[in-house]
Amino acid sequence: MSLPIAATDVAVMWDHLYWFLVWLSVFFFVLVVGTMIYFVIKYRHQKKQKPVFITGNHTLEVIWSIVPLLLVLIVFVWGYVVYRKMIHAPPNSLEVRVIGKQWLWQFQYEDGKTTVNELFVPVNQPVKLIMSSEDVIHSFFVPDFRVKQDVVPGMYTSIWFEPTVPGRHQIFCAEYCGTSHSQMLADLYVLSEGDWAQWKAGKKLNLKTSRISMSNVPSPTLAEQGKKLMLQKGCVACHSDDGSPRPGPTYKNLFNSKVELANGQVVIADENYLRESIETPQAKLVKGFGPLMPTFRGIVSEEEINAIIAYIKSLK
Ligand code: HEC
Ligand SMILES: [Cu+2]
Repeated sequence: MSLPIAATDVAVMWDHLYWFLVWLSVFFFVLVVGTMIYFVIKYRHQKKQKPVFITGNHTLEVIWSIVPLLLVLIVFVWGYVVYRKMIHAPPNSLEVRVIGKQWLWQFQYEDGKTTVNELFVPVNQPVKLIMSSEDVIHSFFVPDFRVKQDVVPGMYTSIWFEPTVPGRHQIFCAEYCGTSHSQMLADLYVLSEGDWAQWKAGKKLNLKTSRISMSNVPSPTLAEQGKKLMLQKGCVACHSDDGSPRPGPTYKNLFNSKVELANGQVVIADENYLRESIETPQAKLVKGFGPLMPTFRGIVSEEEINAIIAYIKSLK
């Protein structure tokens, strides 16, 4: 009867709720089945005995209604409180992009590094994963953190965690995604402060199990990669990053701003909106602009969309 180690504070909170539910169930199981067995023996059929006819008992009925009601309300509120904490990433979270594909996990870091099947994060710091899929639905699951989230093609989903236990933690794909689904495994390394500094500097880490050997060559950051892509893909012909007018809206201060659409709706320019604007530009037409923008679905890859959005985010 043991769970994987709980390597975040939220995981510890989930475990408390979990064990409360388990012991509550054990208590009622023993109470109900024990009483049943006792009654079966005590009131078994005996000759010449007439049972008493009982029609109702108000006290008993009130108790067996109110007590379970209170218990389920406790479970609801408790679950809601932990769920809220699990869902809302702190604003200072470190962001890592995750791409699921048949059958591996790819990670893109803000500083431009990319890793496959190995995710590196610092200890005691909130980390937010912005996840998408290149093909089918996958599910990103870290049992030690008690977090699991579907990774879906054509949109971003997200989870966050603040690891408290340095070392290696297992990542699974938890959604059947084809032949090698069971092989879609990755390692999550929670690095101590010293190791994290090494990793950021591009130095080789002294991890027995890791296959990564870092180079010292500084790579462009994810946002810089995005800026370069805008040039290569011709986005700059229609979009400026400094507010100057072009055929399309400027990227300056776009991220998380309110965008007025041609149909009068107002939407927030979050990651999913930006992604849709690139893949299906006419789905939400910006007010004051014509349907000029061609679709870039299939023309920019999952990695490239992540870099482009990171660049737009950096223009705040
Ligand atoms: C031919 C001109 C043109 C090109 C090339 C173009 N766009 Fe656009 N884009 C537009 C126009 C016009 C709009 C506003 C109308 C709309 O929403 O489709 C727009 C809207 C957008 C929006 C939403 C902006 C907002 O303010 O809400 C994003 C994001 C965007 N484009 C990204 C890109 C990216 C990334 C590329 C290159 C891969 C690109 N565009 C290439 C013309 C263009
Ligand atoms: Cu998968």
